[in-house]
Amino acid sequence: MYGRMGMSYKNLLHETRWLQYPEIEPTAIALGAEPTMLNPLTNTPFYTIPFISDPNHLTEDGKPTVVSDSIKIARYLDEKYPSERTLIPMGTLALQGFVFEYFVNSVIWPSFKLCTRSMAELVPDQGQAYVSCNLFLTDCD
Ligand SMILES: N[C@@H](CCC(=O)N[C@@H](CS)C(=O)NCC(=O)O)C(=O)O
Repeated sequence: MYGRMGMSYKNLLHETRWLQYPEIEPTAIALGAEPTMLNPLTNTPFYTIPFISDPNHLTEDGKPTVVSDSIKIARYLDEKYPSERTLIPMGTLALQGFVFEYFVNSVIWPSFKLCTRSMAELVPDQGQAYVSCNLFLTDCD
């Protein structure tokens, strides 16, 4: 949520790479992005978009800093690119974190299967098997 929107709001030059579902985990691992949660269906590490790779700030081993998870991305952008355009105004982090987590846990996950029922038909071929198996735990080979 805070990836592209945050960078656009802060007028930061950036490039977007669109990924198909099956590309998320390998791309995240290759870049060094942390998993953001455990998959509630399988209890295994779950890699999600958005994640950002920032070539303006290198790690100790000379690689771009990689940040995953919307709230962490917002905090990172505010810290590294301070401006009047703040993504998380001072003193609101706990509230924003709570509202976001509450919304995700109480609305998004419970309604997930309902909302994404037709998703398998909408994504390109390679994503259909992924969506069926990983989101609905059906048709897994
Ligand atoms: N806590 C993460 C959640 C992001 C998230 O759930 N992203 C979904 C797409 S909207 C995702 O990457 N899902 C990967 C998958 O289902 O394999 C954040 O706020 O950035």
